[in-house]
Amino acid sequence: MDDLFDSIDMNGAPAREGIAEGAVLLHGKALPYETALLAAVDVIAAQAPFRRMVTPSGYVMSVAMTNCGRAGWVTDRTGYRYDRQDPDSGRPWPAMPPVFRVLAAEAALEAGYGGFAPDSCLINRYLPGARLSLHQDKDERDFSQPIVSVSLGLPAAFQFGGVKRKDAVKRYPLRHGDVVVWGGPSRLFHHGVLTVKDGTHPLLGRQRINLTFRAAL
Ligand code: MD3
Ligand code: FE
Repeated sequence: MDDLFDSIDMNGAPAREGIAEGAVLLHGKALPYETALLAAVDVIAAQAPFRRMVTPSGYVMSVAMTNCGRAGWVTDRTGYRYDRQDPDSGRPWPAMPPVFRVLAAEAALEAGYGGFAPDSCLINRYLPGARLSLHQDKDERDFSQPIVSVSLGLPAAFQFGGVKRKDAVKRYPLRHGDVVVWGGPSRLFHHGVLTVKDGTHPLLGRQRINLTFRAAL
């Protein structure tokens, strides 16, 4: 409850913090939705289980992933892409739950991006020891649309740099309930997640879940 209170400002809105040009961190924005979000993740994962995908270079990712929405981000030996079907089952990805859409659109609007209508949500699961190396999200069609990310469970040190891979990198803690909207110049910034440390979260146990909402198609 203290966490929730700390993250709410005098007007009842989540504390916002500009962390890069076009990028806004909304502290605790997802907390009112936590139960509904986690229930929805369980329903999605029952239909499209988390799996560790293979990169084009043959590396098995430490982060386990699944998707919902009209398209899902996948990687295999042939490359990265958005696919309307789950390659493991051949079926369409589970539909995007209303609570996902509502939270993503609300957060985007609060950050100054009205009308955000994601058609894809990549769901990342980090067990302690998992990490995501520095990369850009550039498989989407329209970079004028932001990406909205929601962090749940164990905290992580998030790192982001600039448009060039060699640009200086900053570190930021992302905690349970934090929502970040990445638009404008920051949309193509390099970013990654340092190795998640062991710990136990009251709701999620030994894991971190991250949702990233994208207008992909
Ligand atoms: C900055 N996920 O799924 S969320 C990803 O915590 C991804 O699982 C991380 O990077 C995670 O692609 C980081 C924050 C994030 C997401 C997308 C961005 C930051 C971003 C896109 C552009 C710039
Ligand atoms: Fe990314």
